Parts: sequence; C-alpha cells; structure tokens
Amino acid sequence: LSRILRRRERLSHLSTISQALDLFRTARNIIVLSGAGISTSCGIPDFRSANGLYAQLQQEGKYELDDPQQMFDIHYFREHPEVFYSFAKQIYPSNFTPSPCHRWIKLLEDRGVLLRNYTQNIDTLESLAGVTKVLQCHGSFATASCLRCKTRAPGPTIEPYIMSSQIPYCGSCRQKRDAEMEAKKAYKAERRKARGKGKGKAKGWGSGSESEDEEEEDEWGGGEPGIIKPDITFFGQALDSEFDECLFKDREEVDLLVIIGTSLKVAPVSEVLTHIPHSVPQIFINLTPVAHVHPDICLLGDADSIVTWLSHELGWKIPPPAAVAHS
Ligand code: CNA
Repeated sequence: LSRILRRRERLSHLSTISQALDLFRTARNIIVLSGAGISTSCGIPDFRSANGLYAQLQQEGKYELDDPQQMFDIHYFREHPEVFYSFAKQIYPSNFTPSPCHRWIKLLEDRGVLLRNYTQNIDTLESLAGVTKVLQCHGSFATASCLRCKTRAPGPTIEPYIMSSQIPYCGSCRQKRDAEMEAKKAYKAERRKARGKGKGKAKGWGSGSESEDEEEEDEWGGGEPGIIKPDITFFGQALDSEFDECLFKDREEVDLLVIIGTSLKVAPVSEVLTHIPHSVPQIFINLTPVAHVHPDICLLGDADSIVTWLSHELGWKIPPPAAVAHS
C-alpha cells in the first residue's frame, strides 16, 4: 500500500509540475511577487527562517529588543536610531551578486512575459540583474530621507555612517536651523533697539519680555537637526502610492501570479493575492510551506534550483551572472 501511495504521490507531483510548465509556456503577463528567500543564496539572511535575521537578533541579545521586529519599527527608530545604525551594516547591500532567481526574473522580462516584479526586498539585486519592470514595494537603500524636513539624498551619502555605525543628521536641516537662528537673532536685536528707543514713552505697552524671546528661540522645536533614515519601509510606515496604482492597473492584465521566496506575512504586499482575480492561476515557490497561502500549485524547495529546473524543462536559458552584471 505504501508503495502505491508513494507512486500516486509521485504521479500527482508530476502532474503538478507539468501543469506549472504549461502555465509558463502560455502566460504572457506574469506578476512575480518575491521576498527575502530569493536572496538568501546571495548571503543575505531572510527575516523568519530558523537562521534568519529575527533569530539572529534574538540570539545575539545585544540590542535589548523586546521583539526583533522593533529593529525595523519606525516608532522604535525615532526613539533609538542608534540601535538600527549599530546593526544596519549587516544588511547594507554592498558586494552581493544576483542569484539565479534574480536572473530568472530578468529572463522573463527578456522573453517579454514579465508584467511586473513586485519585490519586498530592499537589496536592489533585481535592478543589478537588469530587471527594469520592478517595483520595490518596501523601498531600498538607494535613497535616504530626513525624518524632519523630508529632504531626500542619494543612499551612498549615508554609506560611511552605516559602515561606521554612526547616526547621520541632516545637513539641510542644519542649514535651515542656522539660517533661522541668524534671522531670529537679527530680529531680536531690532526689537531690542526699538524697545530702547521707546523706553519711557509708553510704559508697559508692547515692551516685550525675556520670556517672549525664549518662546521665539523654541520655535525651531529645539535640539538637533533631523535624523536621516534609508528609504526602506519600516513597520508603521505607509507604502508609496505607486504600489496601489500599479496593482490597480496590473490586475486587469495579469494571467499568471508567481509568488517566490516569501512567507507573505507583511501587509499590504501579502494582500496582493486577494486583489488579483480568482481566475488567475497562482504558483508558489518556497523552501517551506506557508499555512495561510493556498496556491493552485505549490513547488517546495530551494527557489534557485526550482527555477533553474523549470527553465531547463522549458528550454529557456537563464542569463549567466557575468552577462547580467553588464546588462
Ligand atoms: P521572510 O518572512 O523572512 O520569509 C522568507 C521566506 O523565504 C521563508 O518562508 C523561507 O522559507 C523562504 N526561503 C528562504 N530561503 C529560501 C530559498 N533558498 N528558496 C526558497 N525559499 C526560501 O521574508 P519576506 O520576504 O516574506 O518578508 C518581507 C520582509 C523581509 C520585507 O519587508 C523585506 O524588506 C524583508 N527582508 C528583505 C531582505 C532583502 O532585501 N534581501 C532580507 C531580509 C528581510
């Protein structure tokens, strides 16, 4: 009996795979929804695997976090930016090379069948692989912004701070603050002069006071210029409106959804599945099963191996790493 069952299992597995191959043969507008699992083979840990960042943060215990998720929480960051900056160099995309999965997404684009790659990853490896139809749903290190004045700067400007575990403060804020302080000083000097001239003429009338001056000084809000944060979306921050706009458009065109290397735990990206028409087939490629995901086809295993095998069966050729780096 067990032999029959095993054979049945193998057969149903085979038909699942042949169905997946058929879907890839016929699809013209594929959405690839990717997550950290497609970059683990590049040496970048994901969040939730047994050896992922959350487990590492818990084991290290050096950050005194109640919950490892706090490392990427905007409220926590505002209060303790030094914690994120003491850790950020570990996830900063520096010398990583795209995986076969990234190059496979590029292959889909080259074949003209990629509608869009919605990536939750912040490592920019899709772009490095030459994928242009990519939406970085959770932003990236490519730019950084001041939390106070919102001035945006190219990401590399804060790279030295990340690498030396320092908090970068905003130069524009500093300039603005200095200019405001200068203007206030000049204004106060003017008022003092005016008060001096008017002394004795109208006692108690608009004579000003030290407390008034103090209030003016506080107008800036006091303290330091704003902290610069890489434009990666933290928990508690909204996604760029481009996400909704693209999804609204793409849901009309998509004919195959491929979800790859993600636990689909982070909303609103996890909700993409419910926004896509039910008639669109879904293929889920992941190392581990995810209880709340019920795709039409589930291919469990290492994502690089699976897409390499699928491509081989389809007679497609994944571009080699060198070709990718220069494309
Ligand atoms: P996650 O919750 O850590 O899930 C990753 C999933 O990938 C897990 O279900 C793993 O089983 C699976 N996986 C791991 N390795 C492989 C592999 N070799 N082949 C197939 N599957 C694999 O991460 P999600 O992406 O679901 O969560 C979204 C977060 C993770 C986003 O906000 C990201 O910014 C964040 N993140 C990004 C990176 C990156 O940019 N590379 C790294 C770590 C975290």
